[in-house]
Amino acid sequence: MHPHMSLPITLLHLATALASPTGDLPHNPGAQLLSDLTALAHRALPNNPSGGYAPAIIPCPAARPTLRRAGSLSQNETSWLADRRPLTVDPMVELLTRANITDFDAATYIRNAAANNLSALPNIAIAVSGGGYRALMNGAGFLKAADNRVDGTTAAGGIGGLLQATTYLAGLSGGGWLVGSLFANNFSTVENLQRGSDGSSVWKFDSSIFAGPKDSGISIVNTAEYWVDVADQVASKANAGFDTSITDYWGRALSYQLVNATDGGPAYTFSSIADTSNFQQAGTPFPILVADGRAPDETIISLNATNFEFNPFEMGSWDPTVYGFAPTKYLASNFSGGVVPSTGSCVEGFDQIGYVMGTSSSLFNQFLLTNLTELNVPSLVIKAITDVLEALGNNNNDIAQYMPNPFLGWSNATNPGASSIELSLVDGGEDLQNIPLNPLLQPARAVDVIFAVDSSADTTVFWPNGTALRATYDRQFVSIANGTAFPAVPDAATFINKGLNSRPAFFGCDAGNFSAGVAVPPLVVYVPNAPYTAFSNVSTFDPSYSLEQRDQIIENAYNGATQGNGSLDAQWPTCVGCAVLSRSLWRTNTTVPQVCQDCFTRYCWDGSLNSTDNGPYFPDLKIGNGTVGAKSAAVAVKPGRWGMVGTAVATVVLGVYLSAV
Ligand SMILES: *[C@@H]1O[C@H](CO)[C@@H](O)[C@H](O)[C@H]1NC(C)=O
Ligand SMILES: *[C@@H]1O[C@H](CO)[C@@H](O)[C@H](O)[C@H]1NC(C)=O
Ligand SMILES: *[C@@H]1O[C@H](CO)[C@@H](O)[C@H](O)[C@H]1NC(C)=O
Ligand SMILES: *[C@@H]1O[C@H](CO)[C@@H](O)[C@H](O)[C@H]1NC(C)=O
Ligand SMILES: *[C@@H]1O[C@H](CO)[C@@H](O)[C@H](O)[C@H]1NC(C)=O
Ligand SMILES: *[C@@H]1O[C@H](CO)[C@@H](O)[C@H](O)[C@H]1NC(C)=O
Ligand SMILES: *[C@@H]1O[C@H](CO)[C@@H](O)[C@H](O)[C@H]1NC(C)=O
Ligand SMILES: *[C@@H]1O[C@H](CO)[C@@H](O)[C@H](O)[C@H]1NC(C)=O
Ligand SMILES: *[C@@H]1O[C@H](CO)[C@@H](O)[C@H](O)[C@H]1NC(C)=O
Ligand SMILES: *[C@@H]1O[C@H](CO)[C@@H](O)[C@H](O)[C@H]1NC(C)=O
Ligand SMILES: *[C@@H]1O[C@H](CO)[C@@H](O)[C@H](O)[C@H]1NC(C)=O
Ligand SMILES: CC(=O)N[C@H]1CO[C@H](CO)[C@@H](O)[C@@H]1O
Repeated sequence: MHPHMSLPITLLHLATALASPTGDLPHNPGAQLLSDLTALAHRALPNNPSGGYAPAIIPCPAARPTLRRAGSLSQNETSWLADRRPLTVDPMVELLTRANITDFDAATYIRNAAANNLSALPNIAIAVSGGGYRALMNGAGFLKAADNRVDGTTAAGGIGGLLQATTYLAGLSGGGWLVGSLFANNFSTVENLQRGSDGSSVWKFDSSIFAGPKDSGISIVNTAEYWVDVADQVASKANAGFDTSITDYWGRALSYQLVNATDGGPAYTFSSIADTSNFQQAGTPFPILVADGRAPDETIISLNATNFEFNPFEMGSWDPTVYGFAPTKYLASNFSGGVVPSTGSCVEGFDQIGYVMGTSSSLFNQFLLTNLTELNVPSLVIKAITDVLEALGNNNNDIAQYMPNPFLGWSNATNPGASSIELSLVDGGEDLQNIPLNPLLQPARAVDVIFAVDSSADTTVFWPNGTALRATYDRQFVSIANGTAFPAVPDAATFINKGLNSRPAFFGCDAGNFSAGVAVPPLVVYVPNAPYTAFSNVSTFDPSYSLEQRDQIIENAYNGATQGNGSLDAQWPTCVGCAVLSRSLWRTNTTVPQVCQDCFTRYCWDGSLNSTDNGPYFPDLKIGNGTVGAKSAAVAVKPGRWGMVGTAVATVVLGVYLSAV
């Protein structure tokens, strides 16, 4: 821990509290917990026993928390799925009926599958890529279109109900902000978060994360106090004896925008999602966030990096390196060799929801300092952050520290961090797998179709070109893949020349194409960020957006998800239905309906290439005129990324990644 981080700022706090309309002491744990619990009975819960941001040391439960090997799903996930899968049946029947699949009785097919043999029931996942706010907003437009709670989504051309029919919802980095924010806010609709509410800074992206919210109802008044609050919360974690990294500051700052609770909900944990009523009733998909492991003394993140996932029950990895899971709720307990010793205490509250979102997006950490020095932020705060940076070394300013390492002495022979007391996690996209596919490719999860929403900035003006898919494709040939397979995808130029990055494209359509001996991977419905009604290719590192611009980007993605409510292809909802059914039809040896064959002819990549480099890619809007961003001039030249990143980051791979996120 860093003793210099106990900042003498309690007095400032008191002043803030006294100036607040309610006179609440924001950091009086008991009072805060009580008022939050009353106000927020059903959202992700402020259930950290400390009542604040600091993890709490508690007596272990009678059944001492243990790690488990990754050979199968957890008991908790298995029993949750037994509730969830049947609940997807009605929305799926409605979706597929509206999809108008000629000569196919979707309702009977799905209901029979559900009644007779659940393994025939399509198992749907959605994956939302990284790419900062661009990825959050673009992912949001897709989820909004897929959500039957939003008006208009079940009208002609709509795909509403897809979200309700979905089993897994994975997010990475900026996509993780979206998934985390929905679940931190009681699985709110995107529409509701766009609407916002008085006194709440949630989704008010017009206030930069660096400057802080304009108003947060209770205690936040200006940038200085905002950062003092953040620093105080982080200091409380350090004072409780836990290591802190810049991710703590970053995650706290993110929370003010993403968690609708006073001070961004310091006591909200990721594992508390499992305690919320709608998750317990399996009324939501299963949320998963992804991060990469950085081996001790390693600065380059390659495809060999261990992929970690966070879900409400567990955190860990399916990769053969670590091959194990720890209970999310008890992270930072001392699991030496897989069990908390009988003499040891347990820790709760380390899995703070903003910290988990910050871990998945830790790449952004490093922008804190450059920005804060420009703002009127108290020097004590700057010093605290500088001290953390110095303590970790410049090559590590993008890490989130998990200490003690839950996987200490675990999988000794293969785990690169088995003898390290600290586990360093970094942004889930640093291995170029910028779409959180890894958890969804695990044979144990038996996913049939992944809607992969890609907001990566691959081309010179920040459109995707399939890089993220290629990374996951390539990874299957590295030993770390451990039996996960992925459909073939072409080179970047082919993506561009064939329009595979400017309209939805299906990969892996023919289940018979995969070699015997590997589990057949899901069909991938690639939904790239493309200009429909707005130029949504805003820079990954743009920290603020007018609410109008935010809404136009969300609307643009909604139009991508629905192909302009069917105006670009009246059969698009049919094709979505066919993609959902595809693997199931194959498993049950059911004839593929003719309309589905037509869809597959249209949307499946046919394996052909056009690798000609045709120079810079400047797509036109597909619908309307649009006012957001610009086709070329304004964003044609990439801003000097190195300038932004500063001299601290010196690895080539990170440089490549910066152009991809
Ligand atoms: C359903 O699809 C058929 C063609 O396959 C078309 O003739 C019919 O109009 C469609 N029905 C609706 C409600 O869209
Ligand atoms: C269920 O369906 C799967 C294929 O979809 C098949 O392998 C399995 O044998 C079926 N189980 C039963 C009990 O019919
Ligand atoms: C934010 O929380 C407040 C208080 O619980 C609630 O009244 C409001 O509706 C929430 N706003 C959003 C956008 O969810
Ligand atoms: C998971 O299930 C076990 C019993 O198998 C239970 O003790 C534990 O509390 C559950 N964990 C969570 C986070 O619900
Ligand atoms: C703040 O950080 C952003 C990246 O998030 C960068 O574009 C901008 O230049 C920084 N501003 C200052 C003043 O350093
Ligand atoms: C793993 O290594 C630790 C020392 O780092 C040792 O205490 C432990 O017994 C080893 N576990 C196994 C299963 O070999
Ligand atoms: C594709 O994206 C990668 C970065 O992700 C970039 O290096 C490459 O130049 C791009 N290629 C094309 C043809 O856009
Ligand atoms: C990644 O793994 C492959 C084989 O598994 C190995 O050849 C390569 O050296 C590894 N790369 C790194 C950076 O560890
Ligand atoms: C390859 O793509 C370019 C750009 O779209 C196009 O002009 C060219 O005709 C294509 N070549 C072939 C052989 O299809
Ligand atoms: C699949 O169905 C066809 C007829 O539709 C039949 O000839 C074939 O034997 C079936 N295959 C299996 C594996 O059941
Ligand atoms: C596009 O702009 C032109 C003139 O700038 C206008 O006449 C037209 O109505 C606009 N179209 C749409 C779909 O907004
Ligand atoms: C399918 C496969 O290769 N599974 C392996 C994944 O890694 C673990 C741990 O190394 C092995 O036990 C599995 O056999």
